[in-house]
Amino acid sequence: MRLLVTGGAGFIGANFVHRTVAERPDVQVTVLDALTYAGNRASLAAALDRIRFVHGNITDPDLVDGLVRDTDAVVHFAAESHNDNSLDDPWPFVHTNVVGTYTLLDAVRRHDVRYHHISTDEVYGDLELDDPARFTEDTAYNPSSPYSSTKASSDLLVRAWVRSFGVRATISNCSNNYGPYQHVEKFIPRQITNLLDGGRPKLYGEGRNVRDWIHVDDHNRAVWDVLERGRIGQTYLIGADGEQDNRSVIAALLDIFGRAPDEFDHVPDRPGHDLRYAIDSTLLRTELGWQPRYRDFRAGLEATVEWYRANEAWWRPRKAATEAAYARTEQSG
Ligand code: NAD
Ligand code: TDX
Repeated sequence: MRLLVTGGAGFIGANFVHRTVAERPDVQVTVLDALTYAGNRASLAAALDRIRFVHGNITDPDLVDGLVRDTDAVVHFAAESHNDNSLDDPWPFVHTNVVGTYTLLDAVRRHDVRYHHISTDEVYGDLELDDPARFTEDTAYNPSSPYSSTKASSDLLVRAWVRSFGVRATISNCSNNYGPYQHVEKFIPRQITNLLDGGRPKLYGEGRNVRDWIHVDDHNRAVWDVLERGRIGQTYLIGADGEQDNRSVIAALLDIFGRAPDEFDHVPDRPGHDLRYAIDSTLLRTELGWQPRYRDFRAGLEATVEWYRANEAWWRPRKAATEAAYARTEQSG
């Protein structure tokens, strides 16, 4: 099987490539990645002799057409992925997430290639803290941020291309991932690397916001399940019952580092900050038999801390610029 993986030099895509190369020697992987600030060739170093790496943009129709013509399936991870950046400058989000997805759909339609679309629970908006509800495949779309609205737009394009043009596509919407190779701009790696540097975690607002954490390997096993056995046209929600508020995550990290519980800073809240995300993944579990393997969030967090401790050479080059950008936002905000 020939598989085109977009965004394979990013966090989830790189973990997906490593799993695939290790567990499925019959799959020939081609990665298409623009190596934006979020992409890192070093994330694929251990796999580069087993895959083909193409440095290019998903919005380039000729490049995409040639790659899609020569593949059996596409898994589309590439995106602008950080909410805070989308508040600063939404255009790259519209271009990559909407136009880029359109460009891929146009090519898979032309060549009748199987397509799996990676998306997020943020397309459903947010839930109240005291609401027992969780998102299901039937929840109405209600995105809040430029990032989530462009992801929602891309999902809707996929649905329309299935219905109107018979494209063989599936969609998965996953909750917040954690694990190795996540950019230091994101919540958990930012706090881990602050602590490794002897600094303090930074909490937006009061930190009562809840995220539904899942280990990246559990997400990627579900992606393979959907790619191989999912129903065409179906959306699957991926989540591992991992709800935690941000304060609790920071408390756990401070504890892992042996630091006092109050050794963190409150910084200005994110405008429009979604309160709570929560996934009901019953369909994925009952129809495809998927189960999470990382059920102990604290143990997964400890393993992630150890990965960042052991891989300083991977994250160090991006740390200072990321913190400088946050400092500018915190001053102006
Ligand atoms: P990331 O920002 O770490 O990686 C994105 C990758 O896409 C980078 O390698 C980047 O170079 C590449 N890219 C960006 N624009 C491109 C373009 N125009 N052409 C080609 N490549 C381009 O993102 P991530 O956290 O790994 O997220 C991957 C996917 O999973 C995204 O679609 C995101 O919406 C989705 N998702 C993420 C999470 C999460 O918690 N991180 C949760 C649910 C869904
Ligand atoms: O320094 C911080 N302090 C803080 O309190 C940062 C960077 C974040 N936060 C909060 C904001 C959120 O409530 O932590 C929570 C998680 O923040 P992010 O890591 O930025 O993730 P989130 O905005 O929830 O979006 C993530 O999950 C869904 C991914 O970035 C998206 O790509 C994915 O779709």
